[in-house]
Amino acid sequence: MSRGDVGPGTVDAGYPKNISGWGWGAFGQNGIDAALYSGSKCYFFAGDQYIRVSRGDVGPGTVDAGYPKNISGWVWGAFGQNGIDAALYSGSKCYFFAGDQYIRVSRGDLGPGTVDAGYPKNISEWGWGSFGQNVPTVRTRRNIFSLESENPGDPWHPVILAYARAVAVLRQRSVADVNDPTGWIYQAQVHGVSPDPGDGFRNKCQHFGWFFLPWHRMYIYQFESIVKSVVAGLPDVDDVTKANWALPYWDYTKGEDSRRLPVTFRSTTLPNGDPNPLFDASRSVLVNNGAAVTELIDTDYRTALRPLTFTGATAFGGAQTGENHRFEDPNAAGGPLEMSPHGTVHTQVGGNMAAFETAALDPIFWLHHANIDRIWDVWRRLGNGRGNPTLNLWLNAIRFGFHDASGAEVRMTVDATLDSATQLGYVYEDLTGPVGPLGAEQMRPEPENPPQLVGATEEPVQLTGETADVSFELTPPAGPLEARPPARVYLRLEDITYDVRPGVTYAVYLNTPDDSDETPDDHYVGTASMFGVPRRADASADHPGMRLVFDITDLYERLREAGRWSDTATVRLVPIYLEEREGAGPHGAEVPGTEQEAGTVNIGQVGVYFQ
Ligand SMILES: [Cu+2]
Repeated sequence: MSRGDVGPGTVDAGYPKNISGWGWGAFGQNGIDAALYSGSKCYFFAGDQYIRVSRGDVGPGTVDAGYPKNISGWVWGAFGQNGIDAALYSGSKCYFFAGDQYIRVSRGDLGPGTVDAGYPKNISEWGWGSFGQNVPTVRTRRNIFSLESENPGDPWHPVILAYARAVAVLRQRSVADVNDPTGWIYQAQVHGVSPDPGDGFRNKCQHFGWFFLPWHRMYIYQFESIVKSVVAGLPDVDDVTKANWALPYWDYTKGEDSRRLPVTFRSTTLPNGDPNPLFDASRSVLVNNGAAVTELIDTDYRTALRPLTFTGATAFGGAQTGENHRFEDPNAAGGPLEMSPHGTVHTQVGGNMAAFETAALDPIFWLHHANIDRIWDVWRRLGNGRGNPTLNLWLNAIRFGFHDASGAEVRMTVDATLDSATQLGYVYEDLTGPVGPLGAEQMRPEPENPPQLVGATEEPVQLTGETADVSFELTPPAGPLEARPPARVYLRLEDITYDVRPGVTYAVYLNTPDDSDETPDDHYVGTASMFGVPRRADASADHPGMRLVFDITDLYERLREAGRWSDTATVRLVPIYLEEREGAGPHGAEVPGTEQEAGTVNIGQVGVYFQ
């Protein structure tokens, strides 16, 4: 563009061009949000990242070393955490705009400068009339525990109470017409229902692969929009709550108390004595009385955040699959987050939550999945190359069907959901990662050669709620792995089915010391959560038993260095029972629920793979 001082100027010949021609790598490929001239440097903003460029007057310039960086590194507080909309150079000051707010910054030539006192302010204060006011509202999904503790002594924050009222309305819709797509039962059937009605909308939950995260993001987004519209019509809800209502999330990654079901979901009654629509008597009686979900999910959460890639064997988001396909690739499996904490919370809450077909009948389901959705954003913000797939097969190939708040059919692609603030209108109250070390990141790329079995059990293993030890011989691999140590080592549990649905998860350990009942932390592999395991009688070639794949490279290398890796592998599976919490019911008396069943689980094979 050649500038005119006050007019539109002239578009230079050969433009528009693609931003990708600037050689910025992945940054800015889907467009930039804002650009800023700042003396010898220019800044470009895209999503929650930015780059600094040493200016060329007419060319692309050079991206400075160490960029892209996260906008959050500028320490602007909450402002701009999900990206900015515009930036303006104005002499000694710069202005940044995000949503309906802006900040004024005293410039530093290279660094972030200093936010002037009194900012952020609202754009509406500039006296521009209605101009610039019409930014889409972004709602904040809040932590259920910060809502419950906002008014000391009264956990029933208006947002929670409004949710309870809306759940009752949605259940009523299903009573009036079980096929109302905006009713409670239909919404749960979107996740799972048996037999499959084959209507393109129900029994659609995407599990054990790379559509798990985006499909559930779409699903809870449409559900949230239905609840929002119900809340907007409730006579006893205040206007502030109506304007701001967003689905809360259950963040169970913040210590023991966070692993207890929120008290407003354990109470059998509302403050006025009516039955509480958020209570579900099918849950584990221990969970309904305040028992904490196993602390192993703290470790599993860290493990889940460690992969740097989204797609691949044991990558963050799971293996590449087609729609509704599960294990068509012999090495495919769900990602570690899907297995645990996700699956562990499903199984341990129990009752409806423990099965695909009933999980979304429990009102806590939606808060659980809002948290899983949030953890996806937490993972991306950990940086170090973490990012979403760019394959069209993931982004655009499938248009998933849902119903919106009016009951109209809508189709959504993954690509239309990746920036929740600008595309879906919500952000999360908190996106900080885990406190303390994450553990070793998987820095080595996955080798080209497929994983190779080096040892496995010969007989199926049955689990009935007691600790089981299985051992098998390992034989040195042939082929490319003869010449080099494995870049990746996996423990795989294959063809898992149940005869009696298990209410317990199993902690998996490798090569625990001989003659010891102990299960040292440094031999812990992960959790076999059992959510989504099919009944043995229903398993078929199309829907085989579940496969669990654990990346044990780190553990393998530690054991080998300590001289404790031998030609025999011993795998210990320890059932995890909830621990009773006495007198912890919301009313000091026992709240109803169901007993935790050990169940009967069959594992076709336990094996170790090198790659
Ligand atoms: Cu789930």
